[in-house]
Formats: sequence, C-alpha cells, structure tokens
Amino acid sequence: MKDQESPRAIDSFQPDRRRETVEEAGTMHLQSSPQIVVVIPALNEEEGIGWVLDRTHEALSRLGVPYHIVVVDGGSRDRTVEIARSWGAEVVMQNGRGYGDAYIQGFRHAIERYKPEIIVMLDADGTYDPAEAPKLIKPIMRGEADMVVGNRFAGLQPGAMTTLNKVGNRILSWLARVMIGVNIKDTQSGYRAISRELLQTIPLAQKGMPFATELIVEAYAHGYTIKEEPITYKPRLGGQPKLSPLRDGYRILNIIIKFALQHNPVFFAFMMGALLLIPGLTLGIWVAYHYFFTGIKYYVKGLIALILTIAGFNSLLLAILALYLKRMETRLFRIFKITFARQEKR
Ligand SMILES: Nc1nc2c(ncn2[C@@H]2O[C@H](COP(=O)(O)OP(=O)(O)OP(=O)(O)O)[C@@H](O)[C@H]2O)c(=O)[nH]1
Ligand SMILES: [Mg+2]
Repeated sequence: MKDQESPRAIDSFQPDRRRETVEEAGTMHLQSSPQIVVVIPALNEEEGIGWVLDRTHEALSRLGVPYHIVVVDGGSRDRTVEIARSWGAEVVMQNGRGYGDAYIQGFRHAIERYKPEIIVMLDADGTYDPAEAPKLIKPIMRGEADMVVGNRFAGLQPGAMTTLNKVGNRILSWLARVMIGVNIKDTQSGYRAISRELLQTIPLAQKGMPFATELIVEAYAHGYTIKEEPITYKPRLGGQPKLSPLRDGYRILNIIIKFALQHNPVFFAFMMGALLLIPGLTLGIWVAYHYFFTGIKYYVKGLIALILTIAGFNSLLLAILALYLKRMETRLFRIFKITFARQEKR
C-alpha cells in the first residue's frame, strides 16, 4: 500500500543517482530535473486504474524525476477512488462533468499545488501504456517541444479502436490539417505531455471530448511547438467507453469549423475564391470562344463571368493576405514567448 498523497520520488531523491538515471535515459541536455504531474481523469475505471498507476510509478521512478499523480474522479460508483488512493495518487473530486472539465480542473489543481514544469495527460482505462510516458516527456525536457502528442495509429493493437472510431479520428485529424493547418496525425489522442507555460497561456473551455482538439488548436494558434511520438494503443482493460462516436464526432467537427473561422480564415477565403473562379473562368472561356469563333456575342453571360472572376480573384487575394497575417501572428507569438522567457530568467 502506498502513502496517500505523498510526493513520490522526491522522498527518495538523490541528486547524483538522478543525474545518472536521466542521462542513461538519453536526455544529455538536461540541466535540472523538472517536476512532473500526471493528471488522470477517471470515471468508473476500477479494472484499469491500478495497472495504470502501478506502471506510471515504475516509469517515472525509472526516469528519475520528482513527480505526483492526480486522479480527477468524475463521481465513480465503483472502487476507482479507493484503488487510486491505495496506489498513492492524490484524488480530486470533479465539480463539473465531462472529460474536458476533468482536465481543466485537474490542470488548475496541479499547477496551483505543485507548480510542475511538465504535465502528462493519461487515461485510466489501460489503453495507453504509462511505460511510454518518458518518450513524450523527454522532448519537452530537451526544449524541443511545448506539447508532445502520442500517435496511436503508429501502434494500434487489434481491438483497441473500432473501425468507426478509426475512420472518424482520421477524418477529424485530416480536417484539422486542411482547415486549420495543424499537422498532427492523431489530434484525438489523450496521451500527451505539455509544458506548464503552455497550459498557463492558452484559454481552455471545452467540457467534453472536443477538449482534446481545443488544446491542440489553441497551442498551435499561440505559436507553440507540437511534436508527435509513436505510441501503442491497447483495448480497454474493462469498464465502459465514455466516448460516443457519433455525438462526440459531430461536436468535434463543429469545434474544428469554429476554430477554422476564428484562427485561420485562409481556408474559407481560398474555398470561396475557388468556388467563384472555377465557374467564372469556365463561363468566360465559353463566351470568348463564341465571340472569336462563331461570332455570337453573349453580353449577360459575359458580364456574369466577369463578376464571378473578379470576385474569385479578390477572394484569392484575401486568402493570401490572411496567410501572411497568420504567419505574422505566429512570429509575434514566438517573439513574445522568447521575451517573456528571458524576463522570467532575470
Ligand atoms: N473525471 C472524469 N473522467 C472521465 C469523464 N469521461 C471520461 N473520463 C475518463 O477519461 C478517460 C478517457 O475516456 P474514454 O471513455 O476512455 O474515452 P476514449 O479513450 O476516447 O474511448 P475508448 O477508446 O473507448 O477508451 C478515461 O480514463 C475515462 O474514465 C468524466 O466525465 N469525468
Ligand atoms: Mg479510453
């Protein structure tokens, strides 16, 4: 039985041993050992939570960093809370409802109580392997990324994801790339490591499953570096999935469209340009053909073709302008970030 709410790894903390372990793990650039908090939302996950916590302790102890585990319980009616406490996790009772709401509360609690440099997101159902957490943490420790997302498609085990979820996840990630510009293959993955600075900067409001998308899009829109690492994804250890593919898929799609309109009008301006230009130019060529080769003059059709073509060109110019503004915004965010970091160091 582990001590409840005891800060693990800090107690048995030996600076020299820690440095050895971390260097063995391949993080040669690491100057100091960052504090890590693993936040795990759980709702009736008694079959999985014990295994998840056991392996999290093992993985983070081996990494040699001070860490805490916070389980945000959404009102479980089974033994989830009891098992989580027995494995030394701090259990926070969720005030609201939903996956995103659990994370928003868990992040706030973790930051206020522990001030960790890095926060890890992990599910309680055993689908993600905590042994792979160092893979997500290390790029942040090395300063190569602000958020690292586990790509489940790289190691999908049989029965882990239904065909509907697989297709839906691929489509949603593709839409996020085309419409917003986020180049992440698995935007719905719930296994991530994130810097505290990122979490303290971006606004997060989504209470349900769209939270995963919101987190990535806001991080991207604020100019943070997001990396992806391959991970394995296994079938649940038991319990019921809380994700409802059609309802949540629809909500996530809505969020992508909303963010695309808010953050990246390039896509819409470009689509508008294409929709006006294609018929405009086709009609224009047809009118010109008749004018030159058959001698028939189509004044009204010619005028419509001209209006469509001019409007289409205008939209394309707007798309180019929006693209430049977007790039400028990203550059400005980066400059702010660097200036802010320098000021904090002083
Ligand atoms: N606290 C809390 N946890 C939740 C809530 N909804 C889901 N969770 C937890 O969030 C994690 C992810 O939920 P899942 O149901 O596994 O969703 P999923 O991983 O997209 O779906 P599967 O692939 O079927 O596992 C699990 O650990 C759940 O127990 C909630 O409302 N409150
Ligand atoms: Mg799951």
